[in-house]
Amino acid sequence: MMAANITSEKIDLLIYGPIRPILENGFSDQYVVHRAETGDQLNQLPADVKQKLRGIAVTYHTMHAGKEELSQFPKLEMVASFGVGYDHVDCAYAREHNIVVSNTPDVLTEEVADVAMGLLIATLREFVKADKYLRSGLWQTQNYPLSVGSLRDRKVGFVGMGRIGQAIARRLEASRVPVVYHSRKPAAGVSYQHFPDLIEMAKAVDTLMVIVPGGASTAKIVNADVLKALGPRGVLINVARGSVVDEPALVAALKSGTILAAGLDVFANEPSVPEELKTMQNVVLLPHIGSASVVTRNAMDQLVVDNLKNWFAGKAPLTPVTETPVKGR
Ligand code: NAP
Ligand code: 8YV
Repeated sequence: MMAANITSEKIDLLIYGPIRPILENGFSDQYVVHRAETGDQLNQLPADVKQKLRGIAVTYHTMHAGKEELSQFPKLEMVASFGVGYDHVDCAYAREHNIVVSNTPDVLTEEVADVAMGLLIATLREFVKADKYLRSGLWQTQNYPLSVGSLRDRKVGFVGMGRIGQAIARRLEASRVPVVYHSRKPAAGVSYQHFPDLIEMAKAVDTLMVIVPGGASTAKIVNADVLKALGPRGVLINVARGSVVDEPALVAALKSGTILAAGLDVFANEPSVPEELKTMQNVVLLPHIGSASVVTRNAMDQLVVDNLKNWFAGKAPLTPVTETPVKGR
């Protein structure tokens, strides 16, 4: 990406998606901040605003920033996306049009790893069912039955071993649980066994921890064959993107006993969740809360603001994505 001219002119920005205080209050009066909380509102922005807009903060992963949206802004220089995953931003279009894209890695890594570990244990040791059991008064008559699942006799196969995968793996190592992983190439500095083939890994483990980016290259890679290879003791934890798992195949595998249980923080069509999953006793369902604490979401919002401010101060954004490398700053 080329360096943009720095002038004393006001810089027009758009907050696209939910507006939060750090975003709202983060920009000085050198900036003019416009708002579009939905795709329709973005389409309906006045023509003169579209003409002068130079930066967009995309503030939630369900806000699509594809060619249709981005091509409405001829002077667009930067898209600062909230979240480490940016499969909702068309980076190929951005690169072609000299638009730099940033995301918010690192500041959420440990938070998401905590949730993944909690979801795994809650799924194996049936926390949600046990809580309901107590509240319903059943403990007065009988102790809660022993859980079939346990972390003690498991081997966890990671689908993805990047920043968050490694943070989850550290937690499992501390819990004395063996770890292996699948990714396209071996991860630098990681000593766990690497499986180039996902089905081969699924055969070798009883638990899958899915933590890869969404998008075309990972779409439905966890399919019926992978679930079959995982087997009847199998547990699937997905904290990545719903698109990575073939959801109907997962529902069928849970119903038929092809696998034992699942813990899901993400779904194919959020916030819609298949009704069948909601009726199952062997699943734990979370509403995409991996990074959703006040402290971590504030850090993510601040990084969105700082990325934009750096760019418009003539510097490189703090965390540009690899698809749109920054040159000349
Ligand atoms: P990262 O550091 O970029 O790691 C991504 C990992 O996935 C790498 O090991 C990468 O290895 C692997 N990978 C990428 N494409 C692959 C493919 N086609 N097949 C197999 N492996 C592939 O990313 P991160 O920071 O750990 O975040 C991972 C993802 O977690 C995000 O993109 C986001 O979608 C999701 N996430 C969810 C939540 C939540 O709230 N639930 C929160 C944060 C993040 P190779 O490149 O060698 O294949
Ligand atoms: C957020 C996430 O929930 O960072 C990601 O990729 O999925 C989560 O941290 C999401 O980005 C909110 O839009």
